[in-house]
Amino acid sequence: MRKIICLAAALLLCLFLSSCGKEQEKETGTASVVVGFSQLGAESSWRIANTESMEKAAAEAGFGLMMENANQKQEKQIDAIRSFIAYQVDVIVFSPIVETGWENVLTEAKKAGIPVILMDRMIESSDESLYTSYIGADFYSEGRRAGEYLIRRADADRAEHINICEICGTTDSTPMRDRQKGFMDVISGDPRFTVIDSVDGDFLRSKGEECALQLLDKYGKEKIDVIYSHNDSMTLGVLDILESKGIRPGKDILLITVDGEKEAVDALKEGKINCVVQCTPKLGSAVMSLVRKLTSGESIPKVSHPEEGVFSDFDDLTDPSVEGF
Ligand code: GYE
Repeated sequence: MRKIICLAAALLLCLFLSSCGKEQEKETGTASVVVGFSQLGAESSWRIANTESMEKAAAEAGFGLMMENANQKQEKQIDAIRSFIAYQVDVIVFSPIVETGWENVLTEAKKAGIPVILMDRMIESSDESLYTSYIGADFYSEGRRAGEYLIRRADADRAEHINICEICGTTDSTPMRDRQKGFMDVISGDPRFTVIDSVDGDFLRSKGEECALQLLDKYGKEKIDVIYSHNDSMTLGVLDILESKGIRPGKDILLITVDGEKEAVDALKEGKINCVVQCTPKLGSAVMSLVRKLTSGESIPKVSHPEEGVFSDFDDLTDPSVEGF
């Protein structure tokens, strides 16, 4: 009889201890965190690598990930955020396709007490309390790096005058605005440079092709010295068109690009692209570490940027560190 009582007491103790363990897991947020993630689309290799990075990091962290892909439509992102609020996720992460138009839905998230992390792109709002943190590239510095490369190239080639065509990313998105501004701030004081045209390529390879055709039609290959595109997908589209017309990319027309995907870095090594400004899509583990801190009650920085650099034809391109994602 005594044995039975002892066994029952031990069992009760075990049950009590294991339920304490569960409580603790909940409190520290290690097992029961759900992240609502609104990805903006699948427009480029950058975006696809970014989605993969988020999925992998959430799985490694043991977090639940509710992901919605908006296929480049702002309304779809707004719907996704509303569904995350209805589901009462622990944290909302989203990559805003454009900078404006988020106030209403983010106010709803704020009222519901759900913290929002902006990943990759920023919003334009005077109310900074609408998001807890922004994590993503410093696009302005990326634009500056593109401009600094061009100055160095013009110096090395003793160029007297350089005509530039710019192919822009999605209108009003943060990388479009800041990559343009950073680039212009660096080159605009230098009389050697003229931006003869600036067209919208929406970060898409197919649009990069269309833009290249239009620009060649309008100006002819002799008048265009440099094409600066805001991402690799558009640059690779340009490259295909140039080659199909017997124009040598990287030689007859210089190409400057941003991102650093494998195909672009390989083209740089082949001399078909002149400069690749890096922008990493691998933000997943840094995002999940912010989520972990937030759900454990720790404070997190308002803004964080990953470290990035630049590869160009001035570098030793046989160095193994020169590689794409
Ligand atoms: O450069 C481009 C993508 O927001 C940094 O979006 C991102 C940009 C990236 O489509 O390839």
